Amino acid sequence: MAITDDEIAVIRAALDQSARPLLFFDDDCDGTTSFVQLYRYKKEGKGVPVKASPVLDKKYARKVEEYQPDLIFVLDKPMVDEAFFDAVKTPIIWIDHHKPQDVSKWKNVRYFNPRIHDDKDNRPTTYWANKVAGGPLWVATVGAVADWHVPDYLDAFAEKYPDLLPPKRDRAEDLLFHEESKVGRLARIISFNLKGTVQETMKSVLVLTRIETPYEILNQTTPRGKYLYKKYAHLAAKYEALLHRAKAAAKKDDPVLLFTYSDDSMSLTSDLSNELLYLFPEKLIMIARKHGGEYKYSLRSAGKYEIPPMLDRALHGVEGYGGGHTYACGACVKENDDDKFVAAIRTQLKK
Ligand SMILES: [Mn+2]
Repeated sequence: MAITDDEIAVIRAALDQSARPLLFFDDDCDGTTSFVQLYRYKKEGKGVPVKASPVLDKKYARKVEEYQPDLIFVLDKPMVDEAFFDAVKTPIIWIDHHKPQDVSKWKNVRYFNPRIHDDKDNRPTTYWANKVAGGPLWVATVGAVADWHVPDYLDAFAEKYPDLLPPKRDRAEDLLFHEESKVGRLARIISFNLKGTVQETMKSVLVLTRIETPYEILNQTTPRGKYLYKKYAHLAAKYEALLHRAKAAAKKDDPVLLFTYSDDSMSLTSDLSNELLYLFPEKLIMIARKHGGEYKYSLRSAGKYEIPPMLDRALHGVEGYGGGHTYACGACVKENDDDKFVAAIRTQLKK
């Protein structure tokens, strides 16, 4: 049943009345495009990308103290630490589409999540931000598709930007990974622009708020479009090289595609695992980045394997941790236990 129109109106009214909003957002494409829409609508306020953790924790209360907002948004973060809520007295609007959370303890917090009304409705945050702020349409579309959702406004998008879509457009994975899909390209351009330090991320995000049409980026027709494209292109070279090696690691009769790489600066693991799943939907995808004596895994399956129970068993007696969704998980394993971990996953596939 969605986040209702009444609820959308409540969110919009609060944003209209605010003079100085502070917006925390998840540093993925969905979180970022949610921020871009609300910020462009309001033309005031400050954004803070929340990196490296699904939790908005207490240290972000300092940002509130520094900025002294009259309204706080939390966008696309699955969890907020109780200590953050305890420390912050400003009114908070939290919009998310992950597992619903109970915020009844805090009178200043209003929580909006489509799953409260219908657990199967997990349309992304950017979809609701579009309802609040009314686009830009291309920003709302790229953000939704990046979160594996084909929005009901795709037809409107297709009318305006027919050249940005691939021939097949019913599945999010085709929109994301078909080589002719410019929507997919834009999702990757945004995703790669979010890598790096908070300062680097925020610089790119603010540039993105000033882009008027997607062609500025795709065709590099303005300095700001060029800026975003350049940062993307730099990482894309690295990404393509890794993708090439990972594809070569796929063995015909092996149900697992296992690929590890080392890189001290940048994680491309989640981007890689998603594209490899598109290319090898029959396989269990296991991509890991070796960093600081640990392997950091992304595990993906297209529906053939339910990952969390397998992961729990494989982590038994192993120094490491992990978890996530049914078909997409993350895990972290100490270098010395990696062989044992991989073997325990493989044993379960044989059953
Ligand atoms: Mn999301």
